[in-house]
Amino acid sequence: QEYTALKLKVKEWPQSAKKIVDGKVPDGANVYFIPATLRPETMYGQTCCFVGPSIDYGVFKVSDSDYFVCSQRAARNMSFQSNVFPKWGEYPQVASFKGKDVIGTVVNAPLSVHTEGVRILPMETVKDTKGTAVVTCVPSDSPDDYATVVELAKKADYYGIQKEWAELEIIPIIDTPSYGNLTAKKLVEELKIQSPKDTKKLEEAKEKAYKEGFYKGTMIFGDFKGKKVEEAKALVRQQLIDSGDAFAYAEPDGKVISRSG
Ligand code: ZZB
Repeated sequence: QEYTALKLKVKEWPQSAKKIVDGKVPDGANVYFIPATLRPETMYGQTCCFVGPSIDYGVFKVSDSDYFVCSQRAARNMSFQSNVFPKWGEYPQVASFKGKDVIGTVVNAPLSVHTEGVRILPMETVKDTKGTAVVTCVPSDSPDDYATVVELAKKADYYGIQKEWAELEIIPIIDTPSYGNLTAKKLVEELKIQSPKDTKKLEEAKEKAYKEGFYKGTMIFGDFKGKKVEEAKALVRQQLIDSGDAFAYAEPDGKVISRSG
């Protein structure tokens, strides 16, 4: 699985998270949350970034000035690729925390229209076993993300967040013949998905959104406006990589992981 790993730079830690990095990351160093995405062409529409509240995360030193936040499993995988850590197989961990400890952190999401920054928010359905366990949220085109931001806004107190953190504007990025220009919203409504826990229906919605978006979608936002998604996907990805805002992250399959221990 070839992902695009995006670098969301921390702009502001909440009080509760300061003790995680204090004394462990040098003052002035950059800390990035690293979501793994299959849809780089949708990054204009990022409205927040999800972590699993009970998942364990690490802060890993990439250079004197740069630190990455992701699961330990992902950092290990990255250490066996040539483009991330300086030494093969080494992924120095300087701190650890649970997702719930960093809710409310403000990060800069590359290409997002929300240039003021977006918040780190909880998503119960994040899997520790896939990607980096950090998931950037694009509610226009990802049904899981749409269902989650609706839920978070509805029950903000329960989730310990401010309602407006989950209510950043959802902008149309891709137009499709079957679902219009807010594919995820349309599918969530059409399939009568009530909550992020409707996993079966969400799986179906995701399949439909992927197919329609990729084969029939046209960009209606950004530098590649007017181009088919099929073509724009690689162009946006390359642009993010060239600007230093992203890197390629290949997920080895399960067998490879267990064979190498
Ligand atoms: C932004 C985005 C925008 C995504 C979109 C999807 C869509 P897949 O298809 O199952 O392989 N993701 C990544 N890691 C995790 C994780 N650990 N737990 C839960 N979700 C995760 O999954 C790849 C997609 O699932 C990724 O691409 C990420 O969300 C999420 F418009 O990034 B995506 C129709 C989907 N649209």
